[in-house]
Amino acid sequence: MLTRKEFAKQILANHTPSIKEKATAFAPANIALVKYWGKRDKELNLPVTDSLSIDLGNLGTETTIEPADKDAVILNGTELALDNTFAAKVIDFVNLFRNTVNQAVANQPALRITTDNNIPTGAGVASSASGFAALTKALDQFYSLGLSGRELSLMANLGSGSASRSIFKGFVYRHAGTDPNGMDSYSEPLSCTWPELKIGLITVSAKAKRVSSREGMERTVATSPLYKTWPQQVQNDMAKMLAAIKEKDFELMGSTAESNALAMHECMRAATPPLNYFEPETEAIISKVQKLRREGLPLYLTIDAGPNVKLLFQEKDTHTIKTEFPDMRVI
Ligand code: 2P0
Repeated sequence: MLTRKEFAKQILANHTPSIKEKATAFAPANIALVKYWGKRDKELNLPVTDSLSIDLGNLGTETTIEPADKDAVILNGTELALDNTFAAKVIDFVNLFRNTVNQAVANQPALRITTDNNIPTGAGVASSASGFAALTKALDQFYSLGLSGRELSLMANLGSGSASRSIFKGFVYRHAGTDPNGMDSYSEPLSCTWPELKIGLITVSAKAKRVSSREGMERTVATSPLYKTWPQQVQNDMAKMLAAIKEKDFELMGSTAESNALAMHECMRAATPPLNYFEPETEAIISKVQKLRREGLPLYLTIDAGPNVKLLFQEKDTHTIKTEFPDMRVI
């Protein structure tokens, strides 16, 4: 089994690097319609199941890399101390590239990494997906590596599982793969588009989550009796989701996304100690969405590892839904 370092080396060693003066890349945030929850390998950050997401357009992260006298990480205009958790994660990830490239490029400079999220603060959308995807793309450009989309997604996954999907736009399919070395655990874009599909972000709380996704997944896999059925649930939901996207069947897409998300939260709540990411307002929004649906409005929801709700609806219903949820931000 490979270590992270060996995994990175295996991918990067096929490419001949040379250093650019500067490189800038953008990656979009994404929301999973069929969720990723649980790892089959911690070292290589490999998921138990496949997942499927949609990108959030121009909401995401832009990252610039340029040579400097000493390493620096600037997040949204503020230079971070290098022992800051986020900065340390960024430098650790950069080193996966640097260690391999080192052997081919002499006298490498230190790097200044500037990263800006245009995801509105408190939108309830994780920035680690777009953050590690943009960083991967920027490193690829800075070192002129010419990685393929598949290789970019494999590398981004070492930063964050959801970052693997943020390499691409539109609907993106993440393969869990079965190779113990993770070489078949990549993402790829699906060729379909669905312009009428809209996402509404409702922020319940902008506070940092109590339990990180990483820790939450580990606890769920280790202790939740419901996790035994999760891989099968994902397999069933994935078949429905792929059919729904192909046929542009909104009811099937929405109902599958909603039941997949709620099943993931059931699994978490059955863990020991229980993991509950919802706030009372989250529950109130779920009830309201389900009531509006009973009254005939085609409206569904999905929720990630936090209290904020993402609504799924069609463009024609935007006005009605905006009236019901005035704080919603439409993507
Ligand atoms: C997803 N989430 O599919 C799921 C649904 C949250 C709930 O991917 O440990 O930050 O860095 O691989 O990618 C959040 O997990 O976790 C996530 P790591 P990540 O979008």
